[in-house]
Amino acid sequence: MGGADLYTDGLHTADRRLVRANARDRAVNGCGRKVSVYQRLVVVGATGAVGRIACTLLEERNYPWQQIKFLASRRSAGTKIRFRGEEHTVEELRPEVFHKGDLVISSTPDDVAREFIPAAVQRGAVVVDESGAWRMDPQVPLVVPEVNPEALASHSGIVASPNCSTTQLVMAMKPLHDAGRIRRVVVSTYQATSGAGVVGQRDLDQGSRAALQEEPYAYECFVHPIAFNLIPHIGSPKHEGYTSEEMKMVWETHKIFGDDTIGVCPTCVRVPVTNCHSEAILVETERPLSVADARKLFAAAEGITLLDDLAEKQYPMPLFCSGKDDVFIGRVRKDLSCDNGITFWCVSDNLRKGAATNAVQIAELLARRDSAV
Ligand code: 2RA
Repeated sequence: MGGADLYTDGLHTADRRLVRANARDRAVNGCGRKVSVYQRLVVVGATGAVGRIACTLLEERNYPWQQIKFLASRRSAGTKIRFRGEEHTVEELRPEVFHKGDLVISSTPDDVAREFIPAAVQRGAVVVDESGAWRMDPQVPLVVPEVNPEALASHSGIVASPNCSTTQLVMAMKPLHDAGRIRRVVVSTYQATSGAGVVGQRDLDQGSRAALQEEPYAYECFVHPIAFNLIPHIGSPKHEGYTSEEMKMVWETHKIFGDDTIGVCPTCVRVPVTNCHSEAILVETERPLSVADARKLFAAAEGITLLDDLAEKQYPMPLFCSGKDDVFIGRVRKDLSCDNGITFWCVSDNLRKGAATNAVQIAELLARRDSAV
């Protein structure tokens, strides 16, 4: 199956359909026949790593937003952003900026999201939040458009996007769950330093240089050297020996599938890779699925690219999945140790589908759903 060109062809296969729909909406909007209730798209955290990718995606995908505004912390206010050929000045994030009819894509630290989002919602805005602040709030749907778009029907002003390691896991689980009902999943992550922000990246770059030159380096982000090392500790101690990153994978998976009987056993590990999280995943299903079934299901799933030919050395790797919107799957095998077990390897760009792409997809779905003709 597959070939090297799947890496390059994989760009945006996640939602070619949505991109085509955007073009259609643009045409219809031009004739003034179909108007979204959202008059303005507001990007909060526009100058951060994920916010910048969100801006690039918004340009590429070409949804017909009528107006756009960029916000950031006081420190970044005044920065210029070029968008669709025009220069925009980034404004400071303040509650008074928001109005009814605003659809907000927000990428900020949790404490900022906790504070400004209720004020924005009170003023009539709808917020798609990429932080961890609201994900587990029962009033807030937690959405991956390819997995549980129906959850969008019941929001009250906030829609949350999951943690990056959860998003690729549930994307991979979805087709197998629909076909055979997953009762248990064991997942080990290999998470890139970009997930820890610019300081994490700096630690990898400068720590590696220092290690090669046998010089000391004071790590700022990680509690141990990340260069030439693995750190089985992401987040803080949370529950029965599991870290917060691991418990996010458990709780968010339950919420997205609306089923807390699915057994989830995660181990999260930081690895010296710049971008793209990888996961070794083992699922146990109620109904048996063959490897051929699993491959067929992955190949047909929206947003997944199957790259699986061991003999031809074809499998997903972080270096080649970076900058792509699809979730890549390979090394699909039967679990030799249990009945009804399928195991595979999964790689996804944690800053794109794990963050910015998912949020932009949610915003487009909301805008399309809440349109008046
Ligand atoms: C990480 N998942 O990779 C986190 C970022 N949200 O550290």
